[in-house]
Amino acid sequence: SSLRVVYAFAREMHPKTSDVFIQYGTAGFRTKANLLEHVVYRMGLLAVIRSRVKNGRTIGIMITASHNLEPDNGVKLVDPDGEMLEQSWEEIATRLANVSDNDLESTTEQVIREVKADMSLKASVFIGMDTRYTSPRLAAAASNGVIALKGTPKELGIVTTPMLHFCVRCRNDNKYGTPTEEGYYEKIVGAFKNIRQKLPVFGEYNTTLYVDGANGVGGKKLNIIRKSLDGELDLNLYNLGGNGGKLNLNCGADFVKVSQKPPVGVEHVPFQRVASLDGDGDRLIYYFLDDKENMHLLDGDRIATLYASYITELLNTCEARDLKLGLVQTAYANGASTKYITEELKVPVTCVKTGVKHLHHAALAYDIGVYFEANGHGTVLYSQNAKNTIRKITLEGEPEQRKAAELLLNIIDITNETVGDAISDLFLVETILCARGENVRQWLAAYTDLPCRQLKVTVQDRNAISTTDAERQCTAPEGLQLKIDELVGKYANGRAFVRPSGTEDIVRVYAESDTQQEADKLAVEVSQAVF
Ligand code: 16G
Ligand code: ZN
Repeated sequence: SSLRVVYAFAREMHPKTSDVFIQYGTAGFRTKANLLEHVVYRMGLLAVIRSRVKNGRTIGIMITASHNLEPDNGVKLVDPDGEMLEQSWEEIATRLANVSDNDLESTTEQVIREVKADMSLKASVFIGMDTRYTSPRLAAAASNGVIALKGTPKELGIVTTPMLHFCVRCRNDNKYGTPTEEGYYEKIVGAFKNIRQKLPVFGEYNTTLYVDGANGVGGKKLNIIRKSLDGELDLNLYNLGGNGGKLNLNCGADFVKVSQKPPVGVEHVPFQRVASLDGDGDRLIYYFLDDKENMHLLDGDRIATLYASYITELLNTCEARDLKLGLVQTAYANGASTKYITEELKVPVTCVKTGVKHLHHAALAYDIGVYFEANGHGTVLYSQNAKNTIRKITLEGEPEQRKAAELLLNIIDITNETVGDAISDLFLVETILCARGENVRQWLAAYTDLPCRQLKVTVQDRNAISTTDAERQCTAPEGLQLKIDELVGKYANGRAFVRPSGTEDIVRVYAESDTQQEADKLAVEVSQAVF
């Protein structure tokens, strides 16, 4: 049959060259780029099957390893509404990625039967990639996989991960926007420019923003956007990939957050606001240096509280008080942020396991759900009920209410609801700071972070550690949690947890306490207990 030819082709063009088991984890498959070609080809096959199970709706494939260094790469699938691949399919993806070339044919057919895909339907797949030099070859392998099962691939070229999610969503729901890079700019940047006409610059807000592009795709896209901003925002872009700058190396959101150090390649100007993106443009962290060169971090928790407080303010002004706003965090959220949100903002908080899909899912439980990981990945989800209510107020409300509701509509349009998006988040943060006339010090003053420390521990078997209660408690190995409780008990405002990483073969340790010294010490003690 013609499928036979297809599998023979695969064996020759994209052979499986490694026997290392690979798993579809929190962010898809991620490993050394040279181990991925057959995996990506097979994800092309799977995307076609998935598209057919979804009645021919478009599926996305993103080639990226996010904040990892250049030699790595990765692949993940995007479902029709722009969300992450349904969890039950992760196992199927893993199975397909690991079978031998000889068994590929029978396994694919088994999957087709299992998920009841109607292979006579059309199938459409959007493929995006980041700036890694290995990405074009992998994107081509994905395309070949799609073509092999008679699907239609469309390569979007180099785009941020959130742009791919956006395009997939738009392709399946044309009310959301136009499924192209231009359509993305039109909607998100358009809404930002729109709102800036309603919110003149005042107070301590300054339109100059420095950006660390992590030498990745996000900075490149901001460079395109920059030219269309008419003074609403003056972007000074650094780490755009030129001058030998290496992707994510000593720069980017992950480096800044984890090392608590400023990135290389960015000019130091005291009290200048700097936004740091990660390599594929789905994370955002702010920071500034003071006049003593001390660094102050404004992380995902900080962005989440900024959003939650401003949106609440607007909801109050337009008297849409029956819309329930909530915030979703993980165990990594700074304890001070959680306290501020619940006690001062009076906004309910849900804590979930690490991984965007868990946060996204929990946020759907609110009319308006703000979710953020401390590492800078997050967005806001608005239910249809919330959108309808707000739209109604723009038509029927009192003048003040209408004004607030119109701002909210613009804010919804700036937001990429499919996934955390550094570019969209950057424009939202800038909107809110501008609306409040705040500089970066005033933003920081909302609450004081508890000093914290993250460490990695290499162990023999990271899966020997199991956790519960959104990863805040350990259930195995026996006795470990007791030991952690004992250590934490010695520290003022102490908190600590350990969890096996979903992306590296290590265990992560997190600790916070009253002083940096104490947080560091607690982290070390807990690491020793794990080891
Ligand atoms: C992945 C996740 C991110 C999470 C991180 C944790 C997605 C798209 N990304 O990058 O949300 O914070 O993994 O990594 O889900 P870890 O398990 O190694 O700590
Ligand atoms: Zn990323």
